[in-house]
Amino acid sequence: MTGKQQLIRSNLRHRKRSLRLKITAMPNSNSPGLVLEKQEAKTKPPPMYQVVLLNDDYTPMEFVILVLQKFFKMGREKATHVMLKVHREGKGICGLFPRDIAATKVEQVCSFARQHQHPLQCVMEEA
Ligand code: TYC
Repeated sequence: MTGKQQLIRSNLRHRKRSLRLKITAMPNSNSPGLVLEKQEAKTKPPPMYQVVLLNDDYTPMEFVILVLQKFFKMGREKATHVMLKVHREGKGICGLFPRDIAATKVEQVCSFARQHQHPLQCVMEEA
């Protein structure tokens, strides 16, 4: 399943849960009883997280491009563009995900970088 499909699924799940019934007693009514009302739950959609890549002086540019292609499904051109943005500005966004997926991406990128002895850092930030 792609990241986009997972996001749509999690939004659907959220929407299903957001309809609830409000039960109100009618103390002033002649006919005592309860009123059932459909009500939108006052819940916020779950927060989304940006996965952010940080610059350093040692990780090769080609390795960063590979990371963006492998873990964020970018084409070479987009990956090069994002890598150069991180290189010039200090950080750059790789994607926007629900919390668990963002945390998994961060773990995968950091572990892949460590396996190859590069100091590349990746973090998540609430959007
Ligand atoms: N600054 C690195 C270099 O000059 C390249 C680099 C880009 C490193 C992006 C990390 O997230 C990064 N080799």
